[in-house]
Amino acid sequence: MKERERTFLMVKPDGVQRGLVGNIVSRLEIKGFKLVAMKMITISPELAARHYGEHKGKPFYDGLIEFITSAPVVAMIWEGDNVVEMVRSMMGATDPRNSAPGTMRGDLAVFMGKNIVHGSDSKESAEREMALFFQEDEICDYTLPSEGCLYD
Ligand code: IDP
Ligand code: MG
Repeated sequence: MKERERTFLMVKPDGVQRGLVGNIVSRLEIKGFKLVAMKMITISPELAARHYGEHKGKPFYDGLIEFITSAPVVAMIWEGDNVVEMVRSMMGATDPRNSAPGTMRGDLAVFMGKNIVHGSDSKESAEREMALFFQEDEICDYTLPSEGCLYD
C-alpha cells in the first residue's frame, strides 16, 4: 500500500460543545481523506503546554491553555496526499473574520478565540503533534476502498 502523508486535526472544546464533530469529520471524509486515528480526551495542562509551546509568552497564551483544557476535544489523524496543506486550506484562516466561506472556520465560527479546530501547519508540526497525542499502535492501518477512484 502506498505511504501517504498524515496530519493531526483536533476539534476544540467549542466545536465539540456545539455539536460540530460530525460536520468536521464529514467534510474530510467526503473530500477523500482517510481517518486513521481518533479519540476524545480532556487535555492536561502539561499536554497543552507542549502542544502550544510555540505560543508561550504571547498575550493570548494563558487564555488559550485555559480554553483548550476546559472540556473534551476530539483528536484525529487523517491521511492522504498533501493532506497537511489541504486540511489547513479547508480549515480557513485563524481569525474567522478572514476565513473564506466554504472553510470550516468560515462557515462555522465567528471569533478567533473560538475557532473550532486545530490542524498541523507543516509536515514537521504534524509529526510532532501526532506523537504528542497518539501512540503508534493507536493509528489504524486499513484500505479505503474508494482510493482507486481518488488517485491515479
Ligand atoms: P492556527 O490555529 O490557525 O494554527 P495559531 O497562530 O497557531 O493559529 O494560534 C493558535 C490558536 O490560538 C488559534 O487557533 C486561536 O484559537 C488562538 N489565537 C491565535 N492568535 C490569537 C489572538 O491574537 N487572540 C486570541 N487567540 C488567538
Ligand atoms: Mg497553529
